[in-house]
Amino acid sequence: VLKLYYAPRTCALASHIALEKSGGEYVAERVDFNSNGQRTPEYLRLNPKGRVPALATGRGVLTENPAILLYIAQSFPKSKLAPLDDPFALAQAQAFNSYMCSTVHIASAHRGRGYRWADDEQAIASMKRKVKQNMIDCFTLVENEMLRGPWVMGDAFSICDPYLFTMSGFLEGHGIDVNLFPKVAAQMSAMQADPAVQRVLTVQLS
Ligand SMILES: N[C@@H](CCC(=O)N[C@@H](CS)C(=O)NCC(=O)O)C(=O)O
Repeated sequence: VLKLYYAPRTCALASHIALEKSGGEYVAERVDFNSNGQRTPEYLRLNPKGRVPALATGRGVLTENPAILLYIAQSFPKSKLAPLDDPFALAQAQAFNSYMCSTVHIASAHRGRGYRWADDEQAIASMKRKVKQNMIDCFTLVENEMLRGPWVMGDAFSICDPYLFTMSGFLEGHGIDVNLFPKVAAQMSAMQADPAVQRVLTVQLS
């Protein structure tokens, strides 16, 4: 059975929600970030990156949300979490998730994890000051060019939606009101109203 390693208030929420929506069997295992559980020898054996999410499967461990999300969609095709038989639409979904992973999430991480990119305190502080504007720029692009509405890919819910929801959840921490982006805000409300999303949040935040 699939086992998802997660920590609350992290990007692992995206994969967790997708698993819950897939209807597939899985267990969720919390990694305690307060005690640096992601850095223990046991966890590093499982995921040498020392990050969440990680998904343990019968064939080994997968990391990186875009990979895990598509794996879930392909493993549980009945849940129709991705346009699997339309190469162009699937590539568009992957482009969206790649943007979340490589640009939006990284822009966000510069607030709390600047030490990854610089040792100099002033450089870290300077990067931090730029995060809010970078996130606003990213979400302006999502709002105007990427999110079709009501869901990311249009009428069909897909693996892009939990990922966007997870990234929009980071906005408040950056002092950004999601209502600056009406389509993003509507997608967020729709996600919050979904019982599967509520189940995952209850588990994660308990
Ligand atoms: N690109 C990775 C990012 C994974 C990642 O950076 N996860 C963060 C939480 S949002 C983490 O585990 N951080 C722990 C740390 O930096 O020690 C993905 O999308 O799965």
